[in-house]
Amino acid sequence: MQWTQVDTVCAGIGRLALLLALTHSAQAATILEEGFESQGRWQEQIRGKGSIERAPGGVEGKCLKTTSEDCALVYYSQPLPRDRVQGKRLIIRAKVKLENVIKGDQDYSTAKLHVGFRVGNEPGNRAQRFVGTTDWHDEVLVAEIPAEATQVVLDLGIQNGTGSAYFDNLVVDDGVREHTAVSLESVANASFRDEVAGDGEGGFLDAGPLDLRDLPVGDVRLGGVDFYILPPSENYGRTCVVLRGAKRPDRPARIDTVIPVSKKASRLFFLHAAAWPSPAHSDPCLVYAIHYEGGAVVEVPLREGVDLGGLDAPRDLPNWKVAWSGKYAGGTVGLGVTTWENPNPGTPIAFVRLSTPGTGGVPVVVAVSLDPKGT
Ligand SMILES: [Ca+2]
Ligand SMILES: [Ca+2]
Repeated sequence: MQWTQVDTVCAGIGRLALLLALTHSAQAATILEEGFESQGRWQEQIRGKGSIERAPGGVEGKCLKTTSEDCALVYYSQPLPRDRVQGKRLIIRAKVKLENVIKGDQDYSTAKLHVGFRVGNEPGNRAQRFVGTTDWHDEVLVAEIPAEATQVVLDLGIQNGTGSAYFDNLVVDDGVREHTAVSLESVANASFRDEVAGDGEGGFLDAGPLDLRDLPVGDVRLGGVDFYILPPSENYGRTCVVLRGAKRPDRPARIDTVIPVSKKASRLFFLHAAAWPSPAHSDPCLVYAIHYEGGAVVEVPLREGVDLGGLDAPRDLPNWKVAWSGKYAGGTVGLGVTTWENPNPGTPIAFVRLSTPGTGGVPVVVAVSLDPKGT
């Protein structure tokens, strides 16, 4: 079919463009939602030996199953409405499961989420690629579509690799965000995953499966707030901040680098938690120091059990609402959102610094966003 375009270049997304796009203040609009229970407007493209079916065993109901043998191209495709995607930064999310997907002879010969388009006579594309064998997990493709792009087509499947890729719960939205994410790249000091508890190696809390390995990353909306959670691929695996607490005295009490902001905000949103908190502990557990342009500083001290809930026992608190939770072998792990009303919305915030007395629960900071409305 004419809209198939071969994925030949890496679609790197510049951080600057990403942050600029996050400064829109309207609500994201959903362009396409698909559970693969019926054929709908999708079209099948098979070049070579392969198959496409809507199979039972999806995350919900049926799912899309694409199978490629002998490095066939197997795509399930649908044009996206040009007037809704031109000049947008699309966020394409899906649940994906893989069975023995092996790369073909090119770097791009993999299973993928793929968007192809034309600019004049030139083909262009954006893709998120995956290989191997995995259970259901989240995949996301961030696709910046040029303003002059035509024939914009979404493809799911395998391009010239072999194996089976399953897709379910697909959502395409136009990437417009209500809240502005602040990058934690400069302060992140821990990963989301630890393999063995208490061995002094690995990441996160060194607490084995009590970690955030299942947390969605990238652009997410959690607790009604748009956040950006660093993917492990973007920052040498450092995706979050873990500070000192009674059970982790070796962690830093203060991060010397700062979180750059350089924006006005009516509110700040913190996505965070404390591991092993003690509600009886009266010292603050975590302090956000808000440094304004001009030099003024406002400290925001947060107490465990009031403003900061338990990573290992997430329950709503007066000033901390559970925004994400997941199961692990030992119970439930979760993060919550604390909303802070900025008393100086007319003054740009220069940066934010993190510290803790280090005597109570172990602070974990995963994302910070701001509300540009009312400034
Ligand atoms: Ca389904
Ligand atoms: Ca470990």
